[in-house]
Amino acid sequence: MKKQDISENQAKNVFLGIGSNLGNRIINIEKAKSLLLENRIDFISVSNYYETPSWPDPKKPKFINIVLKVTCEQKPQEMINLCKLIEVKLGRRKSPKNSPRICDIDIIDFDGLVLRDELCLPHARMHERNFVLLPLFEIEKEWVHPIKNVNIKKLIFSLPNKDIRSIKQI
Ligand code: PH2
Ligand code: MG
Ligand code: MG
Repeated sequence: MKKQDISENQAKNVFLGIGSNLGNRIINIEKAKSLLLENRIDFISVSNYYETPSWPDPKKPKFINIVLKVTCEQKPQEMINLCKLIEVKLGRRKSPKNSPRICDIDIIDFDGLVLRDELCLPHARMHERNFVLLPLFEIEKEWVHPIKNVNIKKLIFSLPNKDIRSIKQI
């Protein structure tokens, strides 16, 4: 685990996940990327697009997801506020849990920081989501889960086979 001091004005390595399953999914993701760039978020790597069935209900529209490695000077709370603001700017409205959304931006890992508050870091379910693990592996082959201390390859090998088969890079 990393030292828990997140000082301001010091660039941090952060992994973000963006997903969309409503409207033009690729354009939605590209708009979210532009708004991040406009807000002093600098990209280090961006994964390809990955298409997966909607979790937990595969009858809902399929998602496209990406993962980005970025640096930012924001604190975690400022970063999540920015993500929420961008989601709203792109037209996301309050709706029941897991209903289709134009854009969802999640912090997957904030510089190895562990938080168990309302903002949970690393993302609480990221280790069991094909749509996070596969794009993350593409851009950060040696990533290690800050709590489980398990590397990304091992997490991918722990996924059910159906989750490996159902993800498609596009
Ligand atoms: N996000 C969710 C719920 N389900 N399924 C897929 N395939 N991709 C997502 O990004 C996703 C989901 C809640 O944020
Ligand atoms: Mg999400
Ligand atoms: Mg979210």
